[in-house]
Amino acid sequence: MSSVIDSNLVEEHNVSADHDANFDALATRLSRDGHDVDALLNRAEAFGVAVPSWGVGTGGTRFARFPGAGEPRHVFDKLNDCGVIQQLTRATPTVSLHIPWDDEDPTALREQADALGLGFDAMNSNTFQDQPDQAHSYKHGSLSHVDGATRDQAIEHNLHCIDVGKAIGSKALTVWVGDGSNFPGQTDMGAQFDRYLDAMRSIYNALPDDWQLFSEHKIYEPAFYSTVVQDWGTNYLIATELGPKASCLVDLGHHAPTVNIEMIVSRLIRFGKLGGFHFNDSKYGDDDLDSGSVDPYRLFLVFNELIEAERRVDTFAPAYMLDQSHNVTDPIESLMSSAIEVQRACLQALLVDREALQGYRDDNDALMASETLKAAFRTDVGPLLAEARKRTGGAIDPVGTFRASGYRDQVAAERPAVSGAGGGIV
Ligand SMILES: [Mn+2]
Repeated sequence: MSSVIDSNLVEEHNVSADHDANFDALATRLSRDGHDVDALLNRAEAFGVAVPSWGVGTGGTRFARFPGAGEPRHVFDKLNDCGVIQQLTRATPTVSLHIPWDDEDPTALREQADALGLGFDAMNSNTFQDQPDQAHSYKHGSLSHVDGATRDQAIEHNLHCIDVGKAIGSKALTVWVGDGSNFPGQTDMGAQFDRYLDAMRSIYNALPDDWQLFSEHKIYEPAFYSTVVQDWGTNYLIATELGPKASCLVDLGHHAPTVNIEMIVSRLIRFGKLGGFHFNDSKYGDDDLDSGSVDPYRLFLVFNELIEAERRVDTFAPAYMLDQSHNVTDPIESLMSSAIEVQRACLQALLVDREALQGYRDDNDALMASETLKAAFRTDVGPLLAEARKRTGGAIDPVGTFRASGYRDQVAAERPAVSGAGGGIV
């Protein structure tokens, strides 16, 4: 396995008396509170969230895209950038590809990923934009289009994604469609959903036995009046109609601002249909901001549900992926920061005193129940995460080490600025 950043540089930056003192103090405190520090370290070291290949480029907004220096030119550059993120954080062992943006020779993809110590997470299909050579336009929909030939084309594309995924070791397909309508009366919403379900059944039937199919709901956009897969209820219906290999993917930004996402997570867990996440943060809509940048407590509350669930069900293992769009930051830095924020929420949720919490619930002591969660959330587990990175060859300070490495300047010299690289808000 080759390191992208000089490992000597990482080691030099990991020599920190401050870190050692901070970790010792935290470990002492956690032990005193009855926590198993080694178990928490093991958990931090084993934590993984997938990086979306499109995240390492500048995404832009629906208004404009301002290219950044040294943006990846193609999927192989993207894999190198993902290699940097994994090398420094040790929290992102897999990459999630997007077809057709990353449609390259599977053998070459796998070889480069192997060399970087990376695996592949869920495949993502794209029937929300037209490709130059395609016969039928998705302007008026894809899997739910009124025209059968257009639906067939969208189905074929998803089957191709499965084929590429099989060749590179992926085990899941994520389907998000922009299908819907922009005017009342434009579409028969019932018949449109029927067409969508029929198309999804064709995709589901082509899944290998050991694959999962994730459907991703989104409240609106690009369809602004109605969306075929609008909410978690619709998503649950889809996953239930399709069968046991189908489950729901929750993108945190795909809900109205006031929606209680952790309750949705709880519901889907309860009925065995939580497939996984696209982690990001938002203030207004599908903002695709960095995970934990606006509301880290909500991220913690989501993980509080996940940790409760894994205590009940041994095999509980939803898929974790980031899904962000970077406009004003270096994408590598943002993805490293987000991966650590998601990992942080997981570790904080592990600190919740669940026995005490249950007691307060049984006593209807709302204040102390809330305080029990807050006590875990307020615990700064940063030194523990840094120690886990240090022990596994990562960086105590990933952003600082990345900046010191000169990687961005180096790739900026090799990669000319691109204006149309695949990216977007999905
Ligand atoms: Mn998403």
